[in-house]
Amino acid sequence: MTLEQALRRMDTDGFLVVDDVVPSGEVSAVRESIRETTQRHQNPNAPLHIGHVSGVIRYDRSLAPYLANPRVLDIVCALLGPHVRISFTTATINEPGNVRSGWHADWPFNQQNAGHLPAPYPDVVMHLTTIWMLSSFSDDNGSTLIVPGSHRFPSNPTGNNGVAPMAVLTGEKRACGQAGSVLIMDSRLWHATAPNTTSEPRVAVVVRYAPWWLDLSVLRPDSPERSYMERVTGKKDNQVPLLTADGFASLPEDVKPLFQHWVETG
Ligand SMILES: O=C(O)CCC(=O)C(=O)O
Repeated sequence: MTLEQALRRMDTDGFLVVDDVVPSGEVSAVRESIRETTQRHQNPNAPLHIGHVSGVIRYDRSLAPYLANPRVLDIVCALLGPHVRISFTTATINEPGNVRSGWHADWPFNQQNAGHLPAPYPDVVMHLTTIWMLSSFSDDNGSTLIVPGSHRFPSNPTGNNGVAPMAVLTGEKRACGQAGSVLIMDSRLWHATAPNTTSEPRVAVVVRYAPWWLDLSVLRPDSPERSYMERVTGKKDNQVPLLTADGFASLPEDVKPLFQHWVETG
């Protein structure tokens, strides 16, 4: 797919899958590393049968060598402009037996977060969600549910927009791909977790890319903006741990610019 074709797909559908970003000979090592790290750092508040580690790059840098892959980053930069930053790295494992989640759009469009753009939000690409498939995503193992074209809607079901979050929607689809592929979606796209009815975990890392001008401070542990916004809205927000200075120093040179804003100091 050319860059022009990819941008057309993002404009009309709001998502696409880029194949073979993590080479087939390397993906199983990354998958096993992320599984082990998730066992060690599991979020105790995650839904049942969901492995979840926010800011997994702090604990595990096995995916780092691939995060600046030009086949992904050229699309990201064409949509968000130069000087993009990574806002989230979240290990996300659908273990067998997990259940379907509600339809949502991602931060900052999820109306349940302390930091959100109130709906109706403008029709502008402001944040991208990428799901790095470390297992193959199939129809029965919890491949992401998506609603093509919903990125152009001015709201989403997290904001009482008249669509029940658990509704089965005409036009909903599954985003499938081989292990090593990357699903790129506009963060406004309506999506949901799907049940894994197989006996093997579906392993992924959700990496989000932000333009340099998008304020991420509400996500920062202990930031004044975070405590203020949570207090005045009465809502919670995602918390993304910082990289340690040593962890940052160990990143590949082409990946460092994506994380230099999110490193512990002192
Ligand atoms: O893991 C998935 O397939 C979807 C994850 C998701 O909905 C999210 O991280 O916002």
